[in-house]
Amino acid sequence: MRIFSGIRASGDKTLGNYSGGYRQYRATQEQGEALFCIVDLHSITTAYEPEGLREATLAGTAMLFATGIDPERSIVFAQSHVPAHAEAAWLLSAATSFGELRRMTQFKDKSTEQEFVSAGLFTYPVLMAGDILLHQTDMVPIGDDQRQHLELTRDIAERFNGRYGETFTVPQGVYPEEGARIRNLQEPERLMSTSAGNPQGVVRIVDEPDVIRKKFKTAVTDSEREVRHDPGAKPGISNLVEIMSVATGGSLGAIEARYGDSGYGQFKEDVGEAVVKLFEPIQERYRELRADDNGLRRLLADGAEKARESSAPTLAAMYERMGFVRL
Ligand code: AQP
Repeated sequence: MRIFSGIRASGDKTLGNYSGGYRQYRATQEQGEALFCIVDLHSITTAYEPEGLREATLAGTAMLFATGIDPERSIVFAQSHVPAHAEAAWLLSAATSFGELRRMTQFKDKSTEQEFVSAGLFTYPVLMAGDILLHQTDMVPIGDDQRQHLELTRDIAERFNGRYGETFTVPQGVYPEEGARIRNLQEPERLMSTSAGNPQGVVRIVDEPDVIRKKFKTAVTDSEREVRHDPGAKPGISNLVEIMSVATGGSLGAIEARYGDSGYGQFKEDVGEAVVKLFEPIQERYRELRADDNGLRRLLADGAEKARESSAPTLAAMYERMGFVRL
């Protein structure tokens, strides 16, 4: 079983990233050979600072290990260290249509937020498809916001296989049962996101404990007082019930049964405390790892070598089948 997932370079990741990303990575790495990629090439598709990217890449690497990725077991690497990823994106762009990319809702949302809409923001789903397909991935642990991109990846793989001969494994997306779509605590109608939405409603993994507590205390709920998971009617409180489940491992039913109609005040406080407990050991490991630049660079170099080996046969097959002269 091959597992692959990518995450944008940043040390500023959120509880949403923890729930749809890191938490699943740690669990799935037990099930086979896993690769986790810091998608630094993706990071340049929206406005950024070069120095900030360097910092974000090392911070993102530290966060992967801090949340439980085992360097002995899994491959962690940066996309830009394995040129096959950029090459695959170009080759796969021949098997991706303009119309498909134009339908991507993330592009529609993000392009309205940018002053300068880069071509890379439009074509990045092809880069993502290449990331996944180059490693003959069976399983992609991701959050719900990436579902459409994963479906596109599957379509591209099938089209390429049909046109040029069987080359890629067609991957399956794996989404968490609870917490696939963590919402902004102040604006429960929108996803909790690293780069958008009311910052008071965005819980970052590196937030100080008191900051986390305050964000939960002031979370938007509704006028009823019943702790019940019903995302359609009660998005705010349902989000908190899911977060409690993610933080403690308890089922939604058990959480509803425990808090029921005892009011929101205590519940919000307890969710905040559960998240503080969840993040404290991660923050400690993160600080240690982040302090050692050379150690992180060594881990990245080791991962890059393994990822180059893993991707080389598929990239060679792509060139061969597409009709390029090989020397
Ligand atoms: N709110 C969320 N709930 C559950 N899962 C989420 N993910 C992101 N937000 C949520 C999942 O985290 C993984 C890594 O995400 P990414 O780094 O590729 O960034 P993203 O999906 O574009 O979301 P971000 O972090 O909010 O970044 P920006 O603001 O730049 O768009 C993915 O598996 C994602 O599904």
